[in-house]
Amino acid sequence: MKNIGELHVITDTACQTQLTHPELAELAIRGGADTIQFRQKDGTTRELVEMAQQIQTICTQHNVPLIVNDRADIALAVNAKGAHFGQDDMPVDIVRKILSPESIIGASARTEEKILKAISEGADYIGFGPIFQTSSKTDAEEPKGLERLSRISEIAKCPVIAIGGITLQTAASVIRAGAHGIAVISAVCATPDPKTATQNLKNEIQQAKNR
Ligand code: TZP
Ligand code: MG
Repeated sequence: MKNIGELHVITDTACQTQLTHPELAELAIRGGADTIQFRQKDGTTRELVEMAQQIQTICTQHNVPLIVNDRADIALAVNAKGAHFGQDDMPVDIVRKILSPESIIGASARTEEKILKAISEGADYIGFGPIFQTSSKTDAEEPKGLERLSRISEIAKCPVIAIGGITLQTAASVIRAGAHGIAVISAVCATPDPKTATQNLKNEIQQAKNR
């Protein structure tokens, strides 16, 4: 099984405008993020490639994997470690034809059936959420809660990364519910000190895993 990070920081310039994607990536990595995800819903392909390239440079310097949301072509173009897809995005088995076998492919889906299908098609990890209420995703579903997270973590047979409304106060409960790790936007990007926010989340995860 591939090495999947436990603290995925998704850089975001919608919840704050002070810091760019590469600046956020740098601060998060310095705080201990072990995966960076580039998720940018607006912009031309050219703009997205440029941004992804800049983040990839930071990630390469620190040897931290970059996952590109939604776009296998951009992941390939900038030599990112992987890419992440929702259930309306490119199917995982088709992504596998585009990205190398070593690439990390993450998938999220709304139903158990579709989650299991994504795994059988070769997803390396599952993103599951929103666990709690979130305002970072415009079309987010109702919160799924810790019980459903536990169930998915049991049946998934691959690492489950919990997402959605996770804060310093709830990170440990999510790990105890069975998640391999967490992915956050606002708990890092929308704080005055993203590096310290990341460090604190990292500590919570490690304590919850008893390390
Ligand atoms: N997918 C499900 S919830 C979510 C995404 C991208 C948003 C996560 O952002 P936050 O601020 O950590 O709730
Ligand atoms: Mg998507």
